[in-house]
Amino acid sequence: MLSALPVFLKKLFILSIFSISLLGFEPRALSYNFLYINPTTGAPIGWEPETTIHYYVDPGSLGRLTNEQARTLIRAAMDIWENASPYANTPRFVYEGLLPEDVDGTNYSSYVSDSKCYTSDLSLCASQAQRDQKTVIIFDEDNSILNNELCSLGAGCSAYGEASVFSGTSTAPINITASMLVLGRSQGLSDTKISSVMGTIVHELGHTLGLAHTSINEQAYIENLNGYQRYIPTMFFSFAPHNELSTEHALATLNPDDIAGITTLYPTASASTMLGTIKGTILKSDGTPMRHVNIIARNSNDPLCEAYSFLSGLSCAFAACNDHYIFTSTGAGGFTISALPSETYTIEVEEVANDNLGRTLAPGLLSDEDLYGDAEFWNTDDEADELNTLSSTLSLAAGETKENINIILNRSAIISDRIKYSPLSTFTASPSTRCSISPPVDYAALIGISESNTSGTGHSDGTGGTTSTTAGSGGTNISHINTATSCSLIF
Ligand SMILES: [Ca+2]
Ligand SMILES: [Ca+2]
Ligand SMILES: [Ca+2]
Ligand SMILES: [Zn+2]
Repeated sequence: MLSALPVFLKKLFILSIFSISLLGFEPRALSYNFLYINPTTGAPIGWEPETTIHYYVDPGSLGRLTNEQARTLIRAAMDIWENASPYANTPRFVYEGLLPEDVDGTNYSSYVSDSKCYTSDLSLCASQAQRDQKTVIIFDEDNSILNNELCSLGAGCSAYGEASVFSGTSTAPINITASMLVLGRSQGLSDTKISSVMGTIVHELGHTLGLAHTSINEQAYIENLNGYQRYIPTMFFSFAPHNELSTEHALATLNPDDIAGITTLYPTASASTMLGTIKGTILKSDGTPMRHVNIIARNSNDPLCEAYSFLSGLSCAFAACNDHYIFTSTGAGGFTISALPSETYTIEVEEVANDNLGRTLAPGLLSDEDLYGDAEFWNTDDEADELNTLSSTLSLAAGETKENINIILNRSAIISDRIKYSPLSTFTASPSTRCSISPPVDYAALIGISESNTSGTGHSDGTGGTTSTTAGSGGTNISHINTATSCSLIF
């Protein structure tokens, strides 16, 4: 019953080879982008509109977290997604009670499985929870479930979130009907800050709702720049920039890209009249479609924070998607960025990667020979030979769709001197940016844990690495941190 999804994940597991030496987080599938695509409509797959997600929780504890403390954090993370936007109708999570036994390495097969199944034949589901279409949240006290079932390559991952059952069939899935979230050992360690645990839970819940990874402001991650953490979306593939303490605070708060993603999956009736859409196509220098290009739309008034990304060509057959992302004739090179507020935008492309979608979403971990072409801005009448920095703006009215925002890449071959991204120094955040450095809630205090913001290691993978933090109060204090080997990836 291994549909092609696990095949696809294996590709991402290859990514984790890069990350094993760095971290301890779990390779998870894929700006807002979407984990699952309906092969017939090309639309992203989420839960049924207006549905409620009934979830069951492991009765065990998780390290220093009591069961009640862990459940309180999970509920708070669910509230964040439920309240993401007035234009998002995120499914409501409803607590149905505790599972009948503490789930651990000896009995997990009744509750979690690495394989997906479909309502067309629930008897094929690997676990009883899947056959019952139960959404489960598991505390994996000793990491045995993650290590034995969900994490490839013994990466020692620390959390996992994904859909587990779909309505329909493997070739024609309709909606997510059950999901699972597993929190591993490191989430309960005393040196794992509660804000970090929250960031992980919010991120993994995003996957269970159907969101994939995003890549925005990647220079901050690649070059380990301090001061940009508030501008990194929750669905970024990693804690980034590395090791700055307040990164974790920032991750627990949704960014505009995360909000646009959940709004696109679960729009309210008024979303289409209040929010706008930008559509276009990315072409190679020779005019043929180019897929797997990361496209970013930035609000000119707050370009670091209000940035939205999408991968070109994200239209594919469900099973094939997970292998090679095979595109429909209409999907090649195309992109659609939806749920954009009425603002003025610039458009840019970066990290052009061919044939392996996952790679685009782990910037900085790729060898240059896997990447193609240069970053550039969109300009009116974009051609294959203008300056990469030549940029036009477009104004998007409420409810408007702008089409034919096409970019012809100036260079689209494999090149060693490529321009990876438009430098962050290109952009200046608004003084009144809506990306906050920390959430409005002190989650440690919420569960009765006293935690100082000025001590601790700031990372949760236990791989060592010192943290010299210069976490300041503002987002403009940029500095380098020399701890490049101790980042924490979250997948
Ligand atoms: Ca347990
Ligand atoms: Ca251009
Ligand atoms: Ca061009
Ligand atoms: Zn992830």
